[in-house]
Amino acid sequence: MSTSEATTLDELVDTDRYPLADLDGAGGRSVLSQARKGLLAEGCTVLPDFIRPSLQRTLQQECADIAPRAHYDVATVNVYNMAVGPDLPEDHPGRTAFERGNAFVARDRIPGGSLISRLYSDETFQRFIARCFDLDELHELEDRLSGLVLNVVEPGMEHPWHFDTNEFTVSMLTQEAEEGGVFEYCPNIRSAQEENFDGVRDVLQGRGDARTRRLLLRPGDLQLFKGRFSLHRVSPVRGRLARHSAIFAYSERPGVVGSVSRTRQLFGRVLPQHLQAEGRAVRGDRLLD
Ligand SMILES: O=C(O)CCC(=O)C(=O)O
Ligand SMILES: [Fe+2]
Repeated sequence: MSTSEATTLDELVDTDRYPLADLDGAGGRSVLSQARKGLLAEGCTVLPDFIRPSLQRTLQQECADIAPRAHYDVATVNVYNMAVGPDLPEDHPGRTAFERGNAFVARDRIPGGSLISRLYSDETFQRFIARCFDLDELHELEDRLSGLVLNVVEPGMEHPWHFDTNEFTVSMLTQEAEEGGVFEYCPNIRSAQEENFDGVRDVLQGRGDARTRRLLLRPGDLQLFKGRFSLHRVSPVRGRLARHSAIFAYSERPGVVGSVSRTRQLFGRVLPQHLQAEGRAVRGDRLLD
C-alpha cells in the first residue's frame, strides 16, 4: 500500500495479532496481560509489528517527509532540567551537562491524515492504551503542539539521559538509524519517594551498565513506557540516516497544556493557549522534573 488515504484501523494495525476492538476475548486478554506484565516489572513493553508490514514503508516515508519541519535548538540540559546554582552540591547528578540534540516536529505541523495522526486520535487505540496502563481514562493532550510529535535525532546527535514529566509515554519508531540511536533505559531507578542520586550518578558517569536495558526497535513497533521513574536516552546516532520516532502523549486528566517555558524550549514558540494556561499546572509528585 502506498497511500494512507481511507485506511481503517484494521488495515493500519495488525489486529489479528493485536485485537484492539475485542480486548475481552482470549486474544485481547493475552495481549493485555503480556503488556501489563512488562510495564509492571520493567516499566516498558514493546508490541512488535504493531503497524502491518504492508504500511511500514508509508509510515517511514510520511514521517521522513515532515522531519524537515522539526525545530532545532541544541540545548545544554541536565537529567532534571533544573537550574544549576552555586548551592547545588558538587556531586549532584544535576551538575552533569549534556547536549540535547534531538528536534521535535510539533503536532500542528503533522498532517491530520497521516498514519501517526490517525492512530493518535483513534478511540479504539486510546482505549487499548488505557487498558494496558490500567487507567480508567485517558485523554489527548489539549496542547496543540506537544500532543503528538515526531522526534528527530540527526547523525552525530543524541537525546541524552532524562526523566519524563509524563507518567507514561507511547511511542513508535518510524525510521531506524544505520548505527547507534538505541533506546536505553534503567527501569525504576527512582520512585516517587526516592530520587536515588547515587544510582543516577553512576549511570551518567558510565557505571550503569548492569542496570541498563537496550531495546531493539523496528519501524512500526509500538512502545509503551513509564518514563517518570526510569532514566532513559536515545544513544548517539551514527551513519547517514536520522532516527525518527512518533511520540503519542496522553494524560489521565483532560485539558493538559504544557508550560510556556518548556514549550518554548521544545518548539521555539508558544500559542495563546499556553499563555492562558500558565499558572494552572498541577503536579502529582515533588520529584525534580
Ligand atoms: O524518541 C524516543 O524513542 C524517546 C523519546 C523520549 O524519551 C522523550 O521524548 O521523552
Ligand atoms: Fe523521554
